[in-house]
Amino acid sequence: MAMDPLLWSRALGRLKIVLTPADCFSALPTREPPVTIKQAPLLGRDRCYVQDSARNIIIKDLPASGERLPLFVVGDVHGCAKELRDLIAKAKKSIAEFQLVLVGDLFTKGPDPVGVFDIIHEFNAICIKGNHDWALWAAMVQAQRRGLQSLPEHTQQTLHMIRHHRRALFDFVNSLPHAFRTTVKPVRERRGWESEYPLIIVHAGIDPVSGLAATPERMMLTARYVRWDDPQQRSKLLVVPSGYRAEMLAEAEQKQVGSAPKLPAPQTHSKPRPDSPEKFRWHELHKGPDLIVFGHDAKQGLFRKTLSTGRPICVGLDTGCTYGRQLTGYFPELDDAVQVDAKRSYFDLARNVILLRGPTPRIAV
Ligand SMILES: [Mn+2]
Repeated sequence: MAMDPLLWSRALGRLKIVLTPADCFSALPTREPPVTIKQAPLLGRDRCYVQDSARNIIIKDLPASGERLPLFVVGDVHGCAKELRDLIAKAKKSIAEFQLVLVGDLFTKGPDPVGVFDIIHEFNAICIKGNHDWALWAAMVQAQRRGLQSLPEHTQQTLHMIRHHRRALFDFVNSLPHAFRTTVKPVRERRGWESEYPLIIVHAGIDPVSGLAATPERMMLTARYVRWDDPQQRSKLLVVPSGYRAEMLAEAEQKQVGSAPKLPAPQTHSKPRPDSPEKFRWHELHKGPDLIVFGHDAKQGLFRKTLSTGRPICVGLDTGCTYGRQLTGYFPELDDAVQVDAKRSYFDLARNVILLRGPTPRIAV
């Protein structure tokens, strides 16, 4: 049953402050934006959040599952406003009222960043910061200092498209948290599942060994592959900066056929490769109990990993909409996914540019 939307905002107002030790965030990336330009606005003293030393909100607690609307969590939108609107309409056939959540990478590399910003306001979406949202912030700073020409072409294209909204977008991406924490009460009873289990929503991933609170910001924004700092001791995981675009290009050549709009067959939590000195995906070491819903990994596509009972502990939602594949959303409370196909490919990976118009129609001679 849909919940009164007012309860959502009331519940948000009841939360308490939790501060984490500053040393949790001592491993901030050196490329972290300087904080002197604009501090993230605080949400009020009665909200629950974790901040870094610069008072940016890192982890924000949402009300528990029974005290808010069901969530609908959407993977990397990348400026695909039409598809996002279609996906929301399709999702409403499952649940009439839900809280829209976007996992980040909202505006760049796609055709209509302003349209996405409009939808965020229209539907009161709550959003997580992705690496591209951070990069957009950094690009706006760099454009002021060194000019547009210093930026990659697709970034220049995005900055041009948002030229009348730069200030609002600058403040918006700067204020985004890096993770939401809440719980899931599954709507349908399933044998062997808890009646309520913890949920983390993050753009890229967490440190599966140390947990969310000890995960460096850089890992939350960028992790796909990780490796052990010391393969013998195996005490610390590091993000592996991957040649991901090259991997994506190789995959694009294989031209995968779009999958059906349902969750893939689950992987149970086996096959961690702790003996491998090489890189592996961060979630290979995640054993629950938290369900982690994330994006950022278009090559992996729609991903699902479960406990042996079938209860999900990982759901990956980046299905490469801007690359001409699908946009995917997930209802944690229903454990259901919803997909729409991209209307076309909006990004040329080889040239690293946004395709602002479709292919030129061929004229019969
Ligand atoms: Mn990303």
